[in-house]
Amino acid sequence: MKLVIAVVQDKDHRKVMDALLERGYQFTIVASTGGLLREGNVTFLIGTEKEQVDGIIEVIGAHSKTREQLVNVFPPTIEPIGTCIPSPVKVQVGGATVFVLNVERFEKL
Ligand code: 2BA
Repeated sequence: MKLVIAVVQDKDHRKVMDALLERGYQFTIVASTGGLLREGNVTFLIGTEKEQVDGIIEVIGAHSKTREQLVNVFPPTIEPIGTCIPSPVKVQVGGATVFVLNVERFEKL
């Protein structure tokens, strides 16, 4: 058995949910926050059989858009206070960030 962990942008998560449900996949969603942008995203936890993994990744990819966002980058030390001007940098976010893990044991009690 496998666990697919997929970080999806907030704007895409409903479409991904609907598409997964339509195909009968079971999943849990967790509200999460990106470490760089500090913006909300959604993490899907999908327990499944090995044979389904590629299909799941395909569904997630088909409904996750790549977007460009500006992020303010601060230097690591801000000294003296008041002299630091953050410089906006463009980053590409998404489609989705996907991890596939082996599940050692799965129980529903
Ligand atoms: P954030 O951390 O907010 O990152 C947003 C985007 O900023 C990333 O898009 C990437 O293009 C850029 N970025 C983030 N950290 C970077 C770094 N150290 N160097 C260069 N660019 C960086 P995505 O790669 O599409 O990631 C979207 C979200 O997926 C991330 O939001 C984070 O929540 C999650 N994620 C991505 N990679 C991850 C990882 N290795 N482990 C855990 N979560 C991850």
